[in-house]
Amino acid sequence: MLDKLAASELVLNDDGSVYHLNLLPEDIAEKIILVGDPDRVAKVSKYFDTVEIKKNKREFYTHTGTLRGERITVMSTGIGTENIDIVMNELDALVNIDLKNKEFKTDHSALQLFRMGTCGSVNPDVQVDNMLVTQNVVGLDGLMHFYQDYEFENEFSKNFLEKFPYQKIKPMLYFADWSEELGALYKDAKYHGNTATFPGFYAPQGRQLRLKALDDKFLETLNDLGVTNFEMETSAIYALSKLLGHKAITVNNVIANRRRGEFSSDHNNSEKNLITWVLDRIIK
Ligand code: R1P
Ligand code: URA
Repeated sequence: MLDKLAASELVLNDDGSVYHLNLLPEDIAEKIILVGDPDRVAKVSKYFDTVEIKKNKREFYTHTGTLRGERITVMSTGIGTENIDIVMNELDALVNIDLKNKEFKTDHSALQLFRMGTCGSVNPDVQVDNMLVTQNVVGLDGLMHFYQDYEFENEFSKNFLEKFPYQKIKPMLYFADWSEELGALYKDAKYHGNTATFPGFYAPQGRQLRLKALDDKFLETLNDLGVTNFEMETSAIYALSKLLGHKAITVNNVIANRRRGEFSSDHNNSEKNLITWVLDRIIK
């Protein structure tokens, strides 16, 4: 390996900012809220006391300011783990790589990452418009198989792998869990559960419009394997945090109960509740 990262590997913009996020090291706080929807960024930062940085490129919108005297960032990731691959590597580069010299820093900095998203439930008993914290996650998107040295195993993963019946998909699976330290901040959430992260919204999540999904019983099977809910980012956030040495936690607003065919009629209100609930817990 070269001593310095080549221009093609760590790509920077003309002002020295990281390529996709369009950010400089001083633009982010140690505590970062990650949301999927770019419109959710301003809905979060309106609760900050000050907002000094507003930058964007593509679907990545960032606001950084202060809340109760502490620096805080909120950033949109867009949809999917392929975007999370970019977000996690570029955020890590901002704190752990000397961008000017393109060299790794010797002292490691750990970020605290708080995903605040939306999800669907495969557990029929989970009520929509409530908060669900992800303890374990199974990724069905395959991202982590492109990285060396990523392995994770616990009771949830062992049971899931043993009983997962879809042999075509099985080689893609990977697992991770939350940061226990950040999990302690969210003890009073209505639900805690195990999340499945999918590489799509329709057939991968068992939705059938004009095309058939793999199996009519897909959601029921996932629930029997211990999955509570699903969405499209947490597997990569949790697994890349483990590999890069950051701390991460996800809480999602449940907007669909797929087993009951219900969709939220009040998600603007439950989104607002989630935002204030998270901010009250991550900055006292
Ligand atoms: C799909 O509608 C999107 O919503 C969920 C999924 O993970 C996916 O990104 O999360 P966000 O509301 O945070 O985007
Ligand atoms: N996000 C998802 O990915 N799926 C849902 O059903 C709801 C939100």
